[in-house]
Amino acid sequence: MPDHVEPPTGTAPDEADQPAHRSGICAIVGRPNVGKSTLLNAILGEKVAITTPVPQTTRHAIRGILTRPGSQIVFVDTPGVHKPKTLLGSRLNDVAQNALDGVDVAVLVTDGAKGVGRGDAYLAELLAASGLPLVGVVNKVDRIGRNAQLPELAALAELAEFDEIVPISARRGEQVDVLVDLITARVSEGPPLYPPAMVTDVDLAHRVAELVREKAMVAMREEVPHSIAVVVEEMGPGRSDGVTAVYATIYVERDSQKGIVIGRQGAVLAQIGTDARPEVEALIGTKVYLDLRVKLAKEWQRDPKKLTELGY
Ligand SMILES: Nc1nc2c(ncn2[C@@H]2O[C@H](COP(=O)(O)OP(=O)(O)O)[C@@H](O)[C@H]2O)c(=O)[nH]1
Ligand SMILES: [Mg+2]
Repeated sequence: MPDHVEPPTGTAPDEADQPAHRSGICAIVGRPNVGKSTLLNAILGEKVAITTPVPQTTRHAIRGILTRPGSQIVFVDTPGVHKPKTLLGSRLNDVAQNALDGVDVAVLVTDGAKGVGRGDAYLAELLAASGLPLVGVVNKVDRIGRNAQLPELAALAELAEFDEIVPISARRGEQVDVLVDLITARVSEGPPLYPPAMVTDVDLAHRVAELVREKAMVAMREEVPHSIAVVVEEMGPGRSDGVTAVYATIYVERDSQKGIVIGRQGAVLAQIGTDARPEVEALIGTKVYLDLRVKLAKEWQRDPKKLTELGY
């Protein structure tokens, strides 16, 4: 639990005209791959959630905290809700549904380039039933012309009683500030929920593991990305001054996948390390020695014990 920040006790006379501090929790909901994690990062101006072109990249409900003068909004990025095929899949759906508990506002993100569809309708219904204030988002408008936006906005409006609907490009950061203002207007007066300097509730080792997982997923083809889990085993001062040593294991589900992740003469694994290192260094704030190895965790997605061991 975060330390609670004490609410201001009295109001000084010259502050009486200042609007009260607002705070609340906003769930970011949507089908897989519509850009929820990209939106969270755009809102925070920092990468706290990994994003890839592969659907179902996000596996935890990640909290991102935006503290601005006079307000603090806690955004919850959720795994996209989908039809589960594995135990991992159904756990992810549970995570997404539980993420609505205790929330003050919900944002339904849709993919304007793909078009509003049945999956969005299902989620809109679920959110409407929750009775939460609801903001609709048509994302990826950088991929469609201005004229094509209007039908998408209209199609989304059909799905539920939205308080507001906004077209945005999470990737380009367009209209993200407008969206944040609309959300802020929908939370109540209250003190900050987290210390103002805190950007996410995800700990450093997990964030490092996620950066490695992102690069590993992107390096894979076919079904392999979903078979990958990453655990940081150890992180501490390296042998040389000012270097942090990070030891991480990339787990795969099938023996045949080990060779794919390692690559010919280790080329793929080396590439994953090369891709991940700069981002890990930026996150930790030191030079990093990144030691990656690959291990088999047979059928981990279907094994309750292994799922738990791997943090799901
Ligand atoms: N063109 C475009 N692509 C986007 C935008 N937002 C997200 N994407 C891409 O869509 C894919 C899925 O994004 P992600 O944030 O992981 O989706 P999530 O599954 O909903 O969290 C990634 O390849 C993103 O780069 C956007 O505004 N425009
Ligand atoms: Mg995501």
